[in-house]
Amino acid sequence: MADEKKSKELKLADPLEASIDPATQQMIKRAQELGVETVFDRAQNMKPCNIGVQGTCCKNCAMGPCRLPLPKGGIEGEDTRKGLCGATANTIAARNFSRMVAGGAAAHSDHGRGVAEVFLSVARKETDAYHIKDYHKLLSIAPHFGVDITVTVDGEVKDRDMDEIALEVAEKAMNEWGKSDGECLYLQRAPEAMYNRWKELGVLPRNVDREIVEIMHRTHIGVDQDYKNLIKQATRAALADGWVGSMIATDLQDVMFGTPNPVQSEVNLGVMKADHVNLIVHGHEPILSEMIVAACQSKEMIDYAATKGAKGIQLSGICCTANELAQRHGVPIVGNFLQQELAIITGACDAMVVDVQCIFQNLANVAKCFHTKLITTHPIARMEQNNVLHIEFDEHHAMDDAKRIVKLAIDNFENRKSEVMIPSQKENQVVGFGVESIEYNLGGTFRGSYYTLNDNIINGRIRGIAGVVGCNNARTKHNNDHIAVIKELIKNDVIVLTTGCSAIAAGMAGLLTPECASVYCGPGLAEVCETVGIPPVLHMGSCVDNSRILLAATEVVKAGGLGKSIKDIPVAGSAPEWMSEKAISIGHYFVVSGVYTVFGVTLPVDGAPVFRDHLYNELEDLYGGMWDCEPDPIKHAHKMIAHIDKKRKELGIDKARDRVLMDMAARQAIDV
Ligand code: BF8
Repeated sequence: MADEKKSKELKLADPLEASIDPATQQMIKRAQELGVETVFDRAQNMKPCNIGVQGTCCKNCAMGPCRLPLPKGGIEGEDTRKGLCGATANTIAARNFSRMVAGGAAAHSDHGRGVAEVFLSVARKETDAYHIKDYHKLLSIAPHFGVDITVTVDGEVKDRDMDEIALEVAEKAMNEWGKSDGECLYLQRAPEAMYNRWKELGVLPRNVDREIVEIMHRTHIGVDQDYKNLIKQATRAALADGWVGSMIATDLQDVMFGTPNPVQSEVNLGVMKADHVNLIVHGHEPILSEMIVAACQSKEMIDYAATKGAKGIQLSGICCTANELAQRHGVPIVGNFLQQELAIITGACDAMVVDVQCIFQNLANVAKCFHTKLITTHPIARMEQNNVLHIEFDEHHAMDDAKRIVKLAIDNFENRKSEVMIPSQKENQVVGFGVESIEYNLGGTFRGSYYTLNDNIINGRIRGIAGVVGCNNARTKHNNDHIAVIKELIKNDVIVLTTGCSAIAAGMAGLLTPECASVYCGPGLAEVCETVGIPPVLHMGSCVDNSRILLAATEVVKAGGLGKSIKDIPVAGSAPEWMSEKAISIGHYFVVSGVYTVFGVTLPVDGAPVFRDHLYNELEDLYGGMWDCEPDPIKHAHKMIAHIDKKRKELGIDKARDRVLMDMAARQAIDV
């Protein structure tokens, strides 16, 4: 009996093996003492499916699931594996991969659609809660929708009425999800050579929804049975995510809530305060959380909190909602994906508000062990557990909804039952580097431009640019690979642009401060960072804000001297601890935008070596970028550096050279 009981006992995670972050280690231990299960423990007790990991399990019809694991010794001779319908391992892996792109693109783009709908309400003046905060940004994006910002009256060119511009932009933006002909308008923001290549290859997305639906059609049993053709469609959908749905989300959020500028903030579980009401926002869409920021700052709510004995209201965030609020308001970040349960286990979380994406269903089970109110707010993301409250958020009565939520948290402050234990760890960080603020930071109003960056890449002080993004994954040590990859890159003079949970990890490790440059960077990058006063790792926002990285790379191309397309510049991408379908969509739009992109953990392609070769090698000839996977973070970083060096060589900037100041014409005349 004793043995039987023992065999059923769940294994517990070793906190020191589960995370590199002391606050996280402390809270995993605390959870185990309290008998509260977390993702770290569950990862010890459920192994990933070996065939799913290889990408070769097909459950697209009821004759299966058909499972095609790679034979132990690999494939010798002809690969005769097939499912009941005859689908090959390549077809199955490509269908699964394409469906992941569809899932990721749908999540980002539906977020974008939600933002566009709110912006349409603003433009139609149907809501008082939201306004246009950044008219300059509105004017800068309008031409990309084909919206005029001037009118000619009696031969005289005049500024066009701002309300008219907003309405036309909103209508054009909405149209991008479902128009009946043509191609998505934002694609022409890409470097011309890249746009022309997409056109030549026939992968320009027609509208966002269509490309996602078409993946679901093609991957139904008995439709597309050519892995190359499937990946072509995945390319259309991924481009519709990065260059359209996500980019519109970023732009319209900036128009309504402000374009980020570098701002100081704090990060890690230690931002929670024992004597304050702790309200945590978790998820992705800033539509609701922007209102909650305003409600928390209102005198009415602050006074109400005081009546309950609280010293104030501490609002903080988890996951990409956290990045959205941090980059615009400096709201502190509690943690990233794997820390969501831990925030409740502090015993000090009076309410956690969630919207969409990356929310553990187990939060409800953890909340049951504490006094925490868990509140869902989005009609498409509810939870079955009976302790979860649902307050459906609507932009037409946004402030009322936000105040109701804040009041619930305040009322719950008195109900804390278990001992509160908040780790002391928190770090300072500078967040909010958008395309615009990088330009400004590199040269001020006098010489704000990407030339400074290009000059320093050409003269070799900066070896190249890396985008390090994406999730945490309980199959790897929390934050370990993000930090190891980033530190190795900056040590080798590669400047890092970061978003999502990777950005939060970087903040927790103290890498988002200008001061860290002298500690961690190679001499060239350190010199640049110290001269202009920027961190070597630039926080560029949430996961939809990966569109900012695409546009920053486009600005580098436009500034001249580093080629005609993103594929020419010394740049590489990375998602060291990815786990979500969104990461696959992001990875694919980076690849087909010309970026060599390395994922950590595993990629679900190993069971189909021919298909894998298409992603890892053949795509380079088509788009200039290609996939790779490397779980060892140091090797991972060095693969990126090797690619950056290859690009430097192709540009002829691989040798030390005298520093020559060039004007734009001279730069553009450099033959690549
Ligand atoms: O969208 S990085 S774990 S929170 S999916 Fe999720 Fe991954 Fe975090 Fe942001 Ni992006």
